[in-house]
Amino acid sequence: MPATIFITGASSGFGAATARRFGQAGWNLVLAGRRQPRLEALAAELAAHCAVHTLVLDVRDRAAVEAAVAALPEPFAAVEVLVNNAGLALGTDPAPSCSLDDWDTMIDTNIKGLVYCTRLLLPGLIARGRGTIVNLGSVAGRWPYPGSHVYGASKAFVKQFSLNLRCDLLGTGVRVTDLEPGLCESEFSLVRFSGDQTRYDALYQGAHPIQPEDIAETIWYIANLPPHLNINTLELMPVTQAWNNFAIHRD
Ligand code: NDP
Ligand code: 8X3
Repeated sequence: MPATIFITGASSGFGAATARRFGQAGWNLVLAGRRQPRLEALAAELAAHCAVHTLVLDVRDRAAVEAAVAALPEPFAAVEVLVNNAGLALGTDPAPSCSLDDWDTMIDTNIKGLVYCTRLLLPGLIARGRGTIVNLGSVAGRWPYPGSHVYGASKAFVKQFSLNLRCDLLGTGVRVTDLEPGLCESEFSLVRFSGDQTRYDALYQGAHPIQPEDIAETIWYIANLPPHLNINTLELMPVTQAWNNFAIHRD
């Protein structure tokens, strides 16, 4: 029977590209997200290659995640790879002018949603004695920058949660990786910039950012390593991205 991968945030960007990468290789797919038409279109596109179970799911809704995991149909119940990818950044304004609602949304999605999916799928992974969890962290969880505040802090949570999970999963055969991409081109920035296409275009112009297919290939690599190997953290940037000076305020 083909192995099963459970991908949150499969309706666009990294999640959709990862679905294509694994689906074209014949894996069973569980594709979760809020936008049903997107998930159905992806399922139809991949139908010739693999079996697909779509889940219209808001990962912030703990009861809904519990129900969805409990009701996974038989061919999809033995999840071997969990990709905790659903997430978002909202805005780049400095902290004092941010909306607390936006902060709630980022915390609820990037932290709580990820924790719910992980905790609820862990028993099966452990019972089968193998499996891989890939958590989408970010360079923003490691390096500070203006306007990152809660988004970056949520990804720092993802990093530390991933490492801490490794401690508790020692001896189970279950692997955990915190994958930390830098500048990538996806709807992520349209969401962050409230749909401002001009700002989106300016960000990527001439920058040769990472593409969702690059992330999918990296997840494929992580998940298909020999079972005695665990990549703890993997930070990935386009060659065009690096760091800059510390900021100094002067009187
Ligand atoms: P996209 O905006 O293209 O995709 C985000 C996905 O998350 C969508 O499929 C969206 O689906 C889903 N999602 C958002 N909120 C929820 C929710 N409450 N419940 C379920 N699904 C949800 O962005 P990316 O593919 O670029 O980002 C994926 C992950 O990678 C995120 O965690 C992001 O923080 C991280 N990342 C992105 C980088 C980038 O530069 N793009 C760099 C580093 C990390 P739907 O709206 O249908 O629910
Ligand atoms: C997304 C990367 O640099 O926009 O996590 O925060 S960044």
